[in-house]
Amino acid sequence: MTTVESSPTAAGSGANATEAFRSAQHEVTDVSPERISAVVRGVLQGVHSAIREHKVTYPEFQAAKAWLIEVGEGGEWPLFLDVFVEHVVEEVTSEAQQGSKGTILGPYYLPNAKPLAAEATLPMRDDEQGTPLVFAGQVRDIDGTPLGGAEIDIWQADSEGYYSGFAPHLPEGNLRGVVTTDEEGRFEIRTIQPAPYQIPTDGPTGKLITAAGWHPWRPAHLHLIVRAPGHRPITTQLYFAGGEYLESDVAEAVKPELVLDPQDQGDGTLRSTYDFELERA
Ligand code: MBD
Ligand code: FE
Repeated sequence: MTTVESSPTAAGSGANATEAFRSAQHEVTDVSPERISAVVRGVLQGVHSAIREHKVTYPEFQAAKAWLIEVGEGGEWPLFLDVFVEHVVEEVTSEAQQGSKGTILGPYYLPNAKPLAAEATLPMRDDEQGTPLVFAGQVRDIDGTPLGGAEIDIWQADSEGYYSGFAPHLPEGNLRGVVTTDEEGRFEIRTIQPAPYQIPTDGPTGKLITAAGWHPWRPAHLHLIVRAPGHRPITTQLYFAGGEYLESDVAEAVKPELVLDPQDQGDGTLRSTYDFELERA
């Protein structure tokens, strides 16, 4: 995958997110005509009822069509759908699940990040900005058994809110890694405090948000997928107590169980612990 611009643009990150999505292995399942009919009918009924309720005009209908075309051309379907729709898919999926809370994946996961030992520093630039952050904990089964050899696949924005792989000025693999837990299931990851993430304002998703008078921000967060053999992987995010936009995440992906409260260690380094509990697959 290549970044297509020399400074971050909506079109550049959109193209990369669309390419990342296409490259991922998405399960193809057989879906019955009955289910397709029921779900698509429900979606269309929602659209029809909004049109009736708000007496949508022809110019508005044509503007919507032009906007939808732009979302596709700008590669922003992963961004738009993960920001405005994924949280509800995650909500219905997690209803029957046990173990630590999950939340949405988002558009900026990349597979095959650098493998790292249980005590590790995420790959970062020599002059990486941002407050040093140590994130440590343990992975266990829900019965309390420590899970050695579990993987913490972690990725995050930098102190300016950009993700490597989706912003051309960042080195490949920056602030991404796959940490393996020790025999006691423990890990300790050194990184930096990420900044809040702003939906690019120069693309169609950002233009819609501006036109509607909404704000384009997600609170600062770490992304994680925690995996262990024989267990259901957890896709989650962790946020920071007192951070901006915690109560108004544009992607509605914050849950109270996912908020860290890192403490200053007296040397300008923040430290937080968080344990993960996985249910058997
Ligand atoms: C992000 O960083 C993110 O995590 C989500 C869910 C959507 C857009 C950008
Ligand atoms: Fe994110």
